[in-house]
Amino acid sequence: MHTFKKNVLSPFLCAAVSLWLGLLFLPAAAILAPAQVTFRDITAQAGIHFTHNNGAFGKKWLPETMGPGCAFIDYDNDGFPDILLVNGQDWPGHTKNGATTLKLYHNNHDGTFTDVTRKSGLGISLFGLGVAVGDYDNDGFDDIFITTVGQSHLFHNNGNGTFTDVTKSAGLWGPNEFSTGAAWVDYDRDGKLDLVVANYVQWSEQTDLYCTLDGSHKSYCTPESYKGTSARLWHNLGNGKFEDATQKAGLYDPTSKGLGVAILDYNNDGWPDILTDGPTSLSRTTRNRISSI
Ligand SMILES: [Ca+2]
Ligand SMILES: [Ca+2]
Ligand SMILES: [Ca+2]
Repeated sequence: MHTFKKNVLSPFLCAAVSLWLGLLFLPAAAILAPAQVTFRDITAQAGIHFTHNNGAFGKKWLPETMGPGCAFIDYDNDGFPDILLVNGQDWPGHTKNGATTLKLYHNNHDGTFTDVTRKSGLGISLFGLGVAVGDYDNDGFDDIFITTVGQSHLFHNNGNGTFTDVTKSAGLWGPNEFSTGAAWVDYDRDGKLDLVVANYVQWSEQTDLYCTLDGSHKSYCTPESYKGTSARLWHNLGNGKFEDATQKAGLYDPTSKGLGVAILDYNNDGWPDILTDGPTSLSRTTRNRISSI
């Protein structure tokens, strides 16, 4: 049986009675009013200056309709989250905004950030759309995967404030797709993060279609106009390399028009499942069946 000494119990009783009396005499409106949470835009004050370049120059190419991704990543493990902003670029032959790159901002611990893009090695121009942060090689430093229109890129965190593009050596070079979202997941629970990449539709500058709303001016086509592209699953082999496990894992679906990926264990069997979603189809959940093999 639990007992309280008198000198311990008294303060609790006093606090409880005070709280009860306080509530009793509070105006009803004060009790019922929801907590007021407000936000103030401190972007410039924090030292972040970023403008997204979607490359638009008048031809209304489909990827221009996409917003870019961003991520918090504590790339230097100092306990303060840093900020990575994904950017697009001018289309080849249609220079308009000049060179635009990914941006990495270091958290200065005082509400401000410093642009460390150049010295981090991430000052790279690509038509980026999404980002997934994960420590694929288990060295304690989070790495970065950037989805793009074209060749997506994997950047290894060197642990000294710099990153190295390891796309080729990791075996991820090759697919030239309209990649949108991505997520790291250890789908086979071998302790190594694997990578899921959502792909949108089959689009290129050469296969761009003409759509119009008013019959005389070009407009952006809706995704129904284009064929889909399967998502990809990259299995982490553990030596800095990945293999394409899309077919083997039963994820191949060329009708997919994916814009995002989410990882969940929807049936609570302890195995992570994959949810992909797009604008023209219902959400598609791929059940992880490894547990029942
Ligand atoms: Ca940090
Ligand atoms: Ca790492
Ligand atoms: Ca794995």
